[in-house]
Amino acid sequence: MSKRGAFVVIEGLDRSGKSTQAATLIKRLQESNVPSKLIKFPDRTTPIGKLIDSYLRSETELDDHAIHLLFSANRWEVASSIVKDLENGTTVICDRYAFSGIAFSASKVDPSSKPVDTSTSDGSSVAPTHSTRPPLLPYSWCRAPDVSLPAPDLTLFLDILPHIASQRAGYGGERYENQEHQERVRELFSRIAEEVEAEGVGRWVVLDGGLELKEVEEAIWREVKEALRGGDDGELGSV
Ligand code: DGP
Ligand code: NA
Ligand code: NA
Repeated sequence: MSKRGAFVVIEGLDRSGKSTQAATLIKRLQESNVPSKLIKFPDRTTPIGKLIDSYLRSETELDDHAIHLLFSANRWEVASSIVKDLENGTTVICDRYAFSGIAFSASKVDPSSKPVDTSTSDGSSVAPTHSTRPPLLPYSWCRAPDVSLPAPDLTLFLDILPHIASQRAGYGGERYENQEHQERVRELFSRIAEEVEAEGVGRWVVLDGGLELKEVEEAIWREVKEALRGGDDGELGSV
């Protein structure tokens, strides 16, 4: 049996450089004659993806539970083709995955909720912010629908500070693209990283997304080359 392909996920906050780096990576793999394919979630082209797209552009409103399940369904509708590609020896590069699903949904708060204590020592009160409100959806509930999806061999987390990301071009056009929400998303990603390491759901590597494009590109290339040399002999795990 020939070696299966490697499953590599790129994750990060909005405007962390994922899509740019994923495109560069696939080009380098193809130049190196590594059979490979680039996919991205949400895949906005499917019927479910069109609902997600409309939601992200704030053209439609959907219950927070319902949209979370749609994001997960959007991954499930592609899951079997990911497994098939990997088994056929194709390396799959994936721009966002289930980890975004957990981080972006579990970071939501109910804007009308009573904030956790915001009073100051002199008895005055500070305006409630995203970070002082309780979560809208429990973490375990957010995680559940993605359990059993194929697990990446390697997840590259492009770490960027939310205030740096917010200065990048194209920021702020879609739902979730505000600094307070992204701060919470970043905290959740570090919780996910710990769990991935503890549970052995592939390797999780944090890369500095604030570096120059070329430096990030080289860091990614080093990690992917290593993943291609090793892990893909092993059995595919699950989230
Ligand atoms: P992108 O197309 O990569 O810009 O991602 C669209 C946005 O959707 C981005 O803010 C991250 C968010 N997102 C991605 N996957 C999920 C998910 O499963 N659940 C939720 N709530 N948000 C997600
Ligand atoms: Na985005
Ligand atoms: Na992107």
